[in-house]
Order: sequence, then structure tokens, then C-alpha cells
Amino acid sequence: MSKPKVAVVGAGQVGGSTAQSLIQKELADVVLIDVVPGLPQGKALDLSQAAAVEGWDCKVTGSNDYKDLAGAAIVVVTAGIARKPGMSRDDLLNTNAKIVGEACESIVKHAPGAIVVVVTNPLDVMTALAHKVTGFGDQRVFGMAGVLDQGRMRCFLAEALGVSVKDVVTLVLGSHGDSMVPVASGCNVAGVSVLDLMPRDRYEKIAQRTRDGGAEIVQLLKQGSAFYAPAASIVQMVASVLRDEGRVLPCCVRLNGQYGLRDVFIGVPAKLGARGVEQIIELHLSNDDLAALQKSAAHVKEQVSKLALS
Ligand code: A3D
Repeated sequence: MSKPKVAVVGAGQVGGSTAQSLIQKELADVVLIDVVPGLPQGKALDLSQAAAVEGWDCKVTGSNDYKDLAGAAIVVVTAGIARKPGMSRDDLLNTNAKIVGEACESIVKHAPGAIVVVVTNPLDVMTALAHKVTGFGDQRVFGMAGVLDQGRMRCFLAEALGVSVKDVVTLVLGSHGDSMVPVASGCNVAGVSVLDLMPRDRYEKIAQRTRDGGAEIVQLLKQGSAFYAPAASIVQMVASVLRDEGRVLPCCVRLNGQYGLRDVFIGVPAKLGARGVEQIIELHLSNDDLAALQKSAAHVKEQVSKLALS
């Protein structure tokens, strides 16, 4: 039976792991696209052979030609440079804007009906750029970050409390950067508020470690940034679209008045289904959390204005 096609633009660390996870779950046939000759073809061949060993019934191909985006139901954009120790995500702005802009022009040309999931950093700004360049509208262009940030926080809380990650619920809003907004009232273990399980200062340290979660890995790896958890997060979002699951996941989406914000891409919970972003969920936040989200959005707007999009 033929499977939907997912194109992954950028066959680097995140792109390669994403392709692996997509075929492991037998969600889609995958095409990896990259500018480096041989890289996507080599990874595709290796993954095809892994699929043969494991019996995963999916095709993986590699290409240096954007024409091979044709027929993709979803395009995941991971092309661009990653951080080095000491760099912030914002330091990637100009280099990655050029790469993402070009990729999006090719998506319009070769996969005009696709849903676009942006991953390249700085995430919120690159998602705004992809929205502008593709003109695909608010439903079909969104970014991955919150699933990862919530996963990181779930990992830290489960470890600190000595409980299964399965029972930990977290809530992280805002930009995928220093102004990220972990929300204590949305964090619980099997329904018990996290603040009933640990002192606030311990919670605050975990919230800060979540904000610094990407940098912690960059420091350890010394070359490149995280990719296993980002890939797992991308695939959770892609699965919700391909299987029309309607999962409510934190996504970088364009707000149109929700949370008192307009025309800005920022992380909030959204329902993902076959049409992409099918609903934006507006939570009742405390004044402090709402102010933090609005501050985070102001930072994204400032960064976007540097791109002169309009
Ligand atoms: P890396 O392993 O360097 O892969 C990037 C790939 O993009 C390389 O293979 C490049 O050759 C390729 N590339 C560059 N220009 C183009 C182009 N024009 N067309 C196609 N491919 C191109 O990096 P990575 O995979 O570790 O990270 C990729 C991006 O994702 C970076 O910007 C990271 O910062 C970002 N990232 C975001 C998250 C989020 O949670 C938002 C998490 C992890 C990584």
C-alpha cells in the first residue's frame, strides 16, 4: 500500500533522525533533500537498508534537487546551520533566513499543496518567514519547538521527583529561546500540581534548566545541537497530521488576537489534524504568565522586523 510522502529538507542531524523515526513508525515514505552532494543519497541508502533489516515497509530516497519535493503531503524544514557553544539561536538569524527563504520558494514551486513544519532556528522567526514566503496561510505553516521544550521539562521533573515520565504533564509556551514561558499551573504529576510536590525554588530551577535545555546539550556536544529529542517531537506533530489525530500539542502558530496578540508566531497549544492547525487553544493564564508570553512575543516581533518581511 502506498504511503503518504514526507519531504525533509536538510539531511543533517535532525533531518536524518526525523527520517529514521518516520520510517520506523511506518508513517510515510521519505525524501531527504540537501545541498551537499551525496549526503541525502547516502543517508537514504543507509536508512533503506536499516528498514530492510527491521522490516519497516517504507521507501527513503535522497536528492539534491528540490524538484523531488513533488507530491509531498508535508515538508519538514530542518535546513540551516545549528548553534555552536556560546551562540544564541538569534545568532543564526541571517544565515538561516536565506536558506529557509530559498527552501520555501522551492516548496511553493514543487509542493504547493503541502503542509510546512518549520524546525530551523531561530524557530519562531523562521516560521514567520516561511509563512510569508509560501503564502500558504495560517493552517498550513507552523513550527516545532514546544513539544521538545515540554518533553525536556517532563524529563527533568520526572527525574527530580523519581516518577515515570508517563505521568508528568508539563506546559511550556512562548518563543523557543531565552524568553520561553514554562507555566507552573500547567505542570502536574497524575493531576497533582507540581508545586504541591516540590518547593517553588526547586521548580524554578527546573524551569530555568528547560529554558537552557538546548544550550546544555550544545555545551556538551561542542559541535552541533540536539537532534534525537527534536526528531521525536517533529514526528509526533507529523503523525497527528498524517493520521488526523487532532492532538493538542504546543506549536509555533500565528496568533490572531488570542492571548491579546496579533500577527505574531509564538508557541501555544494547538490542535493538529489533516488540515494542519485546526484550532488554537486559548488558556486562562495568570497575569504574570500572560505578561511573560506577551514579552516573549515582543521579542519575536523585534527579530522578525530585522528581516524586513513586510
Ligand atoms: P545540521 O546537522 O548542520 O544539518 C543542517 C543541514 O542543512 C546540513 O546537512 C546542510 O547541508 C543543510 N542545508 C543547508 N542549506 C541548505 C539548503 N539551502 N537546502 C537544503 N539543505 C540545506 O543541523 P541540525 O540538523 O542539527 O539542525 C538543523 C536546524 O534545526 C538548525 O537551525 C538548528 O538550530 C535547528 N534545530 C531546531 C530545533 C527546535 O527545537 C526548533 C531543535 C534542534 C535543531
